[in-house]
Amino acid sequence: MLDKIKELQKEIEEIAVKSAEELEELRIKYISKKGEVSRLMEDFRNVSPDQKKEVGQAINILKNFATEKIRVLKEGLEEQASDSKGLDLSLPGDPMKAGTRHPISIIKNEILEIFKRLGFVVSEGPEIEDDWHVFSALNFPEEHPARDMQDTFFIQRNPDILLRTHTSSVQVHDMETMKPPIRTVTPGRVFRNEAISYRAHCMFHQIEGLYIDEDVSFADLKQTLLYFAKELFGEKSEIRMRPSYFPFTEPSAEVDVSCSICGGKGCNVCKYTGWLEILGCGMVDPNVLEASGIDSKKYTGFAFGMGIERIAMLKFGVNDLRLYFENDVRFLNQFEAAN
Ligand code: 2NL
Repeated sequence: MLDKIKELQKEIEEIAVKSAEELEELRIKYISKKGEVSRLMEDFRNVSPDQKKEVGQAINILKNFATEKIRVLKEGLEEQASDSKGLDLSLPGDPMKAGTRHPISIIKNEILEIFKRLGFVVSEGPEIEDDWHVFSALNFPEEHPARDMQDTFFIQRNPDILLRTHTSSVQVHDMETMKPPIRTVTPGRVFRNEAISYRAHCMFHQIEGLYIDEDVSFADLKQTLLYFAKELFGEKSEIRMRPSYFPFTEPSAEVDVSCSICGGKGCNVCKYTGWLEILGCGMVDPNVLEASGIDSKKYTGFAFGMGIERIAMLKFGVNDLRLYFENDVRFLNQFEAAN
């Protein structure tokens, strides 16, 4: 009898429950009227008188222990239940903080939208190119300094393969594969072997434009760029053109926009000139058209190119180019949310 009591004591000590139903089953098994403890009490009648005292005490201790254990387990279950009752699973979650768009992307999208309204289509291409698409097809003479290791990143094993130094290479692909009229704008990263400073980096972003058709004139170029300047910098903007030189255009020009900060009166952003340089352009050199298989007697074209970092600096008042590439969130968070 004492052994049986000890055994039950051990069993009850080891009880662990997960649910109220489980606990109820155990309560019935041990301390209900037909439970183990009641059965012990019935058997108690048959215990010899000299053992009655000891066995009686042991049964009482077991009964109290079992009752207390069940009570504690019940309390634990109730506590758990009220914990999850206080939790409203239908409440909205903590808001997720959206990132901000990179200033280069903001300006790139703005510029592309302006040209898309004029009927230009966006074209993109590889950053790793061959010499033909970056230099030869664009009328760069053999001894041009841009072809030098000093200025261009070449692939060591094969000097015919290089990182593009301008996105014109994409437009060479376009001229090779499309028939005029061609109207493309090509955004993208370009690479030049330069020492990094507040105004130069070995990587930056460009957008170039190309328009080829019959009778495309310098007047078309000028009016397109005036429209662009007014859209990007405001209706009051004016442009001026200064003669320049690029291997792939003839004639070539540099374009300034009237300073949108001081309205042309002169301030420290435009260095008291009233003008800001924004892009380079020109009429596509006939050699360039011919190199890509376009009849230069039938077709003419204009092209232009601009650095996005430079324009974003003017629009946002950023004074150090390196900020664009450091990904410091204190800088990035100042721009528009991305959604
Ligand atoms: C600048 C000047 C320029 C072009 C880019 C071009 C492209 C083809 C043919 C002829 Cl396929 N020209 N692109 C023309 C003039 C200037 O870029 O300062 N870029 C940052």
